[in-house]
Order: sequence, then structure tokens, then C-alpha cells
Amino acid sequence: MFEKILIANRGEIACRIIKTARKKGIKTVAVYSRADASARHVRLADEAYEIGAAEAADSYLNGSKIIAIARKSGASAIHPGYGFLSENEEFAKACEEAEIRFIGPTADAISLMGLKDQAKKAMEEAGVPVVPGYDGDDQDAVFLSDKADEIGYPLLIKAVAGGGGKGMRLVENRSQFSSALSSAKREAKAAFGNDRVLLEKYIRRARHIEVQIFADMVGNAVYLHERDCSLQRRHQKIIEEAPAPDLSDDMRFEIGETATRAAKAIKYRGAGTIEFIVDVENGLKDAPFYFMEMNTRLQVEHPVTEMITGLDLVEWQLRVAAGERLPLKQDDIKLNGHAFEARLYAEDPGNNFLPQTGTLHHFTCPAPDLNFRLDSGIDQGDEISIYYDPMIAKLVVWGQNRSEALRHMRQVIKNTAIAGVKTNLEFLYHVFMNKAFSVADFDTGFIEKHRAELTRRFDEMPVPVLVLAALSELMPHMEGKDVWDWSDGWQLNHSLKVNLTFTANNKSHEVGVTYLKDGFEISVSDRPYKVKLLKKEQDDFSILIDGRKISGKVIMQKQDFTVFCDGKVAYLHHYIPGADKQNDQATSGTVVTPMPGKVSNILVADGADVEEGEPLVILEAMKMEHTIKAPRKGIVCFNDLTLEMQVSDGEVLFRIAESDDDG
Ligand code: MV4
Repeated sequence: MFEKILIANRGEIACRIIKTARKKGIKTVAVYSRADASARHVRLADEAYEIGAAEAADSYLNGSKIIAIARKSGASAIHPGYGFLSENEEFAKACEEAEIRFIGPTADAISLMGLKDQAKKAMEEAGVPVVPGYDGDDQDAVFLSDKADEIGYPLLIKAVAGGGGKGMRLVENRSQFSSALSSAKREAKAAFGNDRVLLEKYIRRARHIEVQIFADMVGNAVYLHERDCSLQRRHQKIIEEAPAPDLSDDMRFEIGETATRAAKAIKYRGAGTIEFIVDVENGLKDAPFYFMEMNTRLQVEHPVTEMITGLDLVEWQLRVAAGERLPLKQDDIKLNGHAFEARLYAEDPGNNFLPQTGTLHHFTCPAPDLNFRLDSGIDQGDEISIYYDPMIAKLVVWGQNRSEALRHMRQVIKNTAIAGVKTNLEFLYHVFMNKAFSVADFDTGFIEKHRAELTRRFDEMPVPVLVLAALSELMPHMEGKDVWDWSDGWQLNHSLKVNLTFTANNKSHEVGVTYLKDGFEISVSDRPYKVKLLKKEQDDFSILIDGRKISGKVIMQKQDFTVFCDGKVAYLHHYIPGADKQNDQATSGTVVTPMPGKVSNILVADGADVEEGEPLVILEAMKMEHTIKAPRKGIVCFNDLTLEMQVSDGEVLFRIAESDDDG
């Protein structure tokens, strides 16, 4: 076994690898970019070396620098994690040439699986079913169009070098084919420098089921059962589970054996995943499945496999890379219970999932135990930057069966609180509460189909959220004081009533709090509620609202409140006239950029009379489009805003002046 390994990655996966290395008595070397000098993986490792600027191209993708550090530090192997250099055949080759073991497959295996047409051919030869289509060398447009007619419609054009849906086009009928072909080729050329494509029959209703395989260097291969990763949004996985719900034992066996056969056929070594697309047009029972692609790395969602098998996949990687045989035979690999993984992202589901950046002022979740595991690369107080993936953590639960695991996940999400950046926490809660999802009635179209209800924002801000926020604001003034004996400045005109204004999503909410001898009368939108405080422990409240028990958590960061209550997450701002520059700007009609980006479109003319909510500017930020709307009715003034202009965070985009008829 290795004495010391280098981890060529960051975030949660670097921390995950360090954990197993420590368990095995292996010393760890971290590398980090200048943005990550105090990151969690650096804090956890035995040694750490800076490798360059924040941009991945200057740091985590700098293979030769990383190899040089491995040599200098005496690490005899490099674990690439996932992403970055993990599926880079040149890097795998360079490691072996430097006599440092690449903890992963051979460069040849990475290369073979890197192109879809090659991979498909290799799989076909191994007797693995592949989606019917054309994956030959002839790329002539007329020839391909004839092939398309043979395959029939709908069909997919896929770039052979593609990934993540890039260079992929759905063609519904022959008249769409030639323009879809040229646009797929154009996109593929730009993204991968390779415009070759293949054609496939399109599977309308699909489940994404992938099999975890492992192989050693002496030809043994096993499968560690499957994961269902059908819940994706724009090819980004959100929730994964193991085993795949409702898969019959026969089909589990067949798909597992098929994956093992694939691994053996290409003389694979280490951890790998064979992705299958399962055609569920006629249900899952006896559904046909087809090879889609192979991932030649450890995957983000490996923990669900660990939960149901009780195995440590990173340990297996280390052992296989060190030349050991596979630790278990196929028959000794168990499948016990059910596991879910939910990926917690710093993104705003209420705003087209726009990635969020900022300081994680608060991050708490239940204590890990047999049923709950937290894989995180970030601690409270850390920064989420624009440079890397916005994934904050993975919440992983285990239960005896799927419904028990579901219940655990709902509890975990309800008891997780993050403040400082917006997250998809509430979105995840909606998925785990969804009726169809609860009975495993889903396919890869689930998120899109249920998008509206999964991303719904509060049309009306829930009363408990506002009550909790108001109490949280006022409590510090009250603690240790007699209810009739306050002299703080917040007490207006010596009356015992305080009025607070909270804003959220450009709406304001008035909350009036009157102190009574035995509690409060709190009015929201002029409707009074009797409120009693049962318990307050730091940020956690238990209250009665008109006799109904409500529990919640409120994180205050100056005037910004994040309220967690029954799976809901609300972001409120306590508006204090005058003391509140940003808010006054908003109400005065000045709109600033939410994040750095490029102005990709200006939708109305300078000086136009616009309505509240009218889209005015499209900002392209972090590869996504973001629509900036008018915060109120008025005359728009763009000043010197121009198309293609780069704008920095907080820069003024436009102002909305009051129109004449407003007085
Ligand atoms: C498909 C397909 C239907 N039919 N291939 C999506 C990205 C790339 N990995 C392959 N993908 C698909 N390939 C055929 N022949 C549907 C998808 C697909 C998908 C697959 C798995 C999970 C989510 C998905 C979302 C949209 C499309």
C-alpha cells in the first residue's frame, strides 16, 4: 500500500479521499489554488501546496505542476477525484511515466471510453446492448440523412466527443434533420474541437440507471449494484438513489452482469460506472436497457452505493491501484436497504437556478449517524466563489427501505440550515415531498414536468415565517427584561407596539408586534394572531400561533434573515428607512447587477415607459442567462449601458424614473 498520496482535487471529494487515506494510515498531500488557501481540504491534509491562480486552468488542471509536487513531497500515487484531471488520458499517462501511480484506470481505457462511437463499438463487440443507430465513419450530410430515415424519427444526433448534452440535438422529423445536423456539428466543433456525430433512436421515456463496477489488475471484475440518477436538470444530477426503485431482481442481475462483462471486455481496472438508458415507455418491467456511456472515475454519487453495500469505494480504489486483488467476490457483495443522495447547491431555484456566490454565514445540519452522512468540502464561514462548482454538500441517507429513507431525508432537509447564499434546499424538500416521487413514479423528464410546483415561490409569504422573523428581531431587546420595563430605542413613543417591515422578492410585508403580559399579538397584513413563545435556543424557536405549534430557525445576518420553517426557506430583508442604502436604491428604481456578467440583450429602448416586472436586460453570468426585470413602473434610463458590456457585481444597470402620470 502507498505511504503517501497526493489528491489532485478540492472540495468535498478531496475531503472524502483524505478520510479514507487517514483510515488506512496513508499520509495525504493536498494541492490548492490561491482561492482555496484556507479551504477545508487544505485544513484536513497532512501537507498542502499552492499550485496557482483561482481559475482551474491555472491550478487544478495544471497536470505537470501537480506531478512535480507529487515527486517533491514523496507521494507515490495521485488520486484525481472527479472532474478536473480525472478523465484526462494525457495526465494518466504522464503520471505513469513519472512512476507515480494514477489512482484510476489506464490511459488507454480513458481514451477508449472518451469518444461515444468508439465506446459504443467496443460495447457492441462485448455483447452489451446499445441504442440502435448509426455510429460509423461516414459523416457526409446526405449519407447521414439517409441513415436517419432508416433509423426513423424521433432521433438524436450526438457529438461523439460530447458530454452533458453538448452537441446533442433531438430531431422530430426529416425536415429538421439537416439544420439540426449542422448546428450539432457547429456546437461540437466549438466545444470539443471534434465535429463527428452519431445518430440514435430517441427514447422518449427513460430512466438513467448506472452500474458501479470494480476491476483489479489481474482480470477480476464485479458490480456493486446500480444507482438511479434519473432526477437531473439540464444534465446536472440532483438526486440519486440506490438501488433503482422497482427494478426486479432478474433485471438487477442482468444489468449488473452486463456491466461486469463490459468492464472485463476492455480489461478495465479500478472504479468505473456503466451508464444505461432504460426505455420505460411500457413500464420498467422487462424494459430494454442500452449502454449509454462509461465514466472512468469515481462518481459524485458513489456514497449511495457505499450506504447499501457497506463498502468504502475509495478504499477499494486505493487497494486496486496498489496492486491488490478485489477484496470481495460477486456473491459476497450485499445489497442492504435503500439510500438517497441530495446535492445541495448554492443556486437560486426561484431565479432559473442561477449559481450564487458569497459567504456561508451559517451551515448546520443533523449530526451524522447510521442513517445520515454528510459529505461536504465547506464549513460555516467559508466562501462560495465563482470559480468552481456551486455544490455545497451532499446529504446522504439510508433506510431499511425506500419509504424509510425518504422519511429520513425529509427530516434531514428540515433540520438543515444554510444562510449567506441562496440554496436549492427548499427545492430538494419539494422533491422529497412530491407524491409521484414518493412512489417512484418518475423518469428523466420529472424535474421539467414538475418544475412549476418544485420551484414555486411564496405567492403569499407564510405567516409563521414573518412571525418568526419578527420575534427573532425583537428578542435580543427583550431578553432579561421585565415585559413592562423596557427603555430601548426601538420602543416607539413608549408604546408597546413595534412595526417592522420585511421585504422579499420585491414585495414588502408589514408586521406589527404588540407585547402582552403573556405573549404577543402579532399582526400580519392587518390580521392579528395570538403568539406565545414556548422555547428559544439560540436560533431555534418553538412558538404557538393561535394555538398551533410551529417550530423554526432564523439566521440573522445584519438586516438579512433566512427563515427555515417546515421545509420552507425564506429570504427576508428587514427594511429600515434611511439606514438601508441598497433597499432605498431598489425602491428608488436603481437596479444593480446581481453578479458579474455580460449584457447579452437589452429588450427595450432607452426612455421606454415600462411596467413593473417587465424584462429589460438579459445578463449572461456563469454560463446562464439571467433576466433583469423592472422593479417598478416608470421610465427606464440605461445611461451608458451597451450590448456585450461586462458588468461587475453591484454595478448600476439602469434606473427607473417615475413617469409623469405618477405625479
Ligand atoms: C438519450 C436520450 C434518449 N434517447 N439517448 C442525455 C445526456 C447524455 N448523457 C445522453 N442523454 C440522453 N440520451 C437516446 N438515444 C435521453 C437522454 C437524456 C437524459 C439521459 C439521462 C438522464 C437525463 C436525461 C435528460 C435528457 C435527455
